[in-house]
Amino acid sequence: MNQVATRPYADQKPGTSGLRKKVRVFQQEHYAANFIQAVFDVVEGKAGAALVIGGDGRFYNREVIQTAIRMAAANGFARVIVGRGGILSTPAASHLIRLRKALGGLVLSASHNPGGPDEDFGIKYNVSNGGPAPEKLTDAIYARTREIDRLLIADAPDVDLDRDGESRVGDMVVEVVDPVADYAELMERLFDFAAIREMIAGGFRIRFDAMHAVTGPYAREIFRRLGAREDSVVNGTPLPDFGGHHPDPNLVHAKALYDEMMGEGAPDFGAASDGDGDRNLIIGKGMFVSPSDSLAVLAANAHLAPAYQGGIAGIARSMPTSQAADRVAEALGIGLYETPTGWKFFGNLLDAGLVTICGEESAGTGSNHVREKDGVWAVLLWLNVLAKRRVSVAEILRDHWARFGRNYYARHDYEALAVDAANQVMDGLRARLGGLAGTRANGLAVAGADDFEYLDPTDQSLSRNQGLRVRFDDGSRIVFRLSGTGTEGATLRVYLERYEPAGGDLGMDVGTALQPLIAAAEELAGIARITGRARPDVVT
Ligand code: G16
Repeated sequence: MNQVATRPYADQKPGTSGLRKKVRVFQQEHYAANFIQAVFDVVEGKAGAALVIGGDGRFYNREVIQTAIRMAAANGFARVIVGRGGILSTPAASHLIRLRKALGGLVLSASHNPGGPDEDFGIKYNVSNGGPAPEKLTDAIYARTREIDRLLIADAPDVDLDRDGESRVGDMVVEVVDPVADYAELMERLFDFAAIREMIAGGFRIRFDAMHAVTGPYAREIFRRLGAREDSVVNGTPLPDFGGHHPDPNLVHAKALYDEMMGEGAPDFGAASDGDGDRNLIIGKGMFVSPSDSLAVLAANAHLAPAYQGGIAGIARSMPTSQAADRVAEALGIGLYETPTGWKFFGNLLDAGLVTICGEESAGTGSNHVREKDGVWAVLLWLNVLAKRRVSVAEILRDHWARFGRNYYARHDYEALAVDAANQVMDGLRARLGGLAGTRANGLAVAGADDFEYLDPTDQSLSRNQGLRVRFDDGSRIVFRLSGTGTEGATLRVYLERYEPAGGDLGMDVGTALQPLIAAAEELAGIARITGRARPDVVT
């Protein structure tokens, strides 16, 4: 074992989901190693324990995996379990941690951010329940990165990541495993594969866009088991630069899929997933499903899948996610939990059995089967529901709105803003929040406004400053927050939501329905005035 001197970097504060930076930043001397050592220095119980390592296959993945393996050996782990080729989707890593009772896992990904030498890389630590490290731990890791002065790293050659089986680095066993097998088996247990197979055999057509990211091998294997045509999966080979695209399953970056689904002769069901396989985009023939609606629909129909046939215990959603799921929870007579943005906040609720299904507006849905959001899981639950109900995606959505009403919803992103300008927008609005109730914005009456904070009901931890909320007296909402996942300047997110009750106008164009709120947001926050940006970069 070698002890190597190092010097701290000041910028290793984990964001919404781990440490994300440009590859060039990670390529600085010991940059990745410092962060990994900080993780190992603060987690307890390494001696004799197993560690899962995998990533989304992006540029620099293999190099960091080799470093992480050598460091795990020097830091006392007994076993490292690594996906073949260095590949593990985020949900598959979460499952493997749980299945193999590992102490935790390193997931190397910058999720939906682009990959390549000039793009993004990331490292995330997940704990023994399979979920992202809670804030308490990420704060401790950050504190450790500020003072780190040595690395523990074994002197050993690279491990062959492309052959399944066991080898050793010092006393530690390195086990290279099939990244798909355990995960696919879990999916077969959760869902009614026979019903889906029958639907597909009857001519039901699927298009799944893996965006040249990690879900390709997962989707190919699972759809093969379901008897789907080979062309059901497109862009199915993971590439280090995702083919030059953003592996972000939204209407901008998955436009080709969207266009196909809206066109003549569209397949029955379209879906996409992101870089590391935890996000999902669902599009029916001629009908886009917003992530917030998808959460509500899946929660309302989950009992149709074997895993959830006894009913769900509760639903959790991040605060900016639309309140569509709240109405489902109310109808089912179950709890609804509103958490800050970040999957890590769902872990405690899932562990305590308070909720079964969770979701976020940022294209994430998942359940208690793992402790991450899960793109392929969401696709399979949709397929299971469709196979049982035998109606189209569009009909399912219209039915849902007719029963619960419709939450018109959109998120406007202003990307790569100057940090000062973004802070000026937020600080200016924050300073006025207290006086907003009773005033009007673009003619809409403000019912209340606050800076969201969350008290975790299981461990009483408090998270402050989680987004500025402005509520209107007709139930509409605008939320303003700064993203915690960007790697360039600041990204301002504006979340717009308007509720139309059942019996109301449920078929409006979303942009038209939200127009009054968009104008109100500008009046409240002065985004164009302060940042000089007349319109958002991305609308999802
Ligand atoms: C991550 C988190 C999600 C969060 C999303 C957006 O997703 O895991 O919980 O909703 O970022 O966060 P922000 O609004 O702070 O950018 P992923 O898929 O990027 O890991």
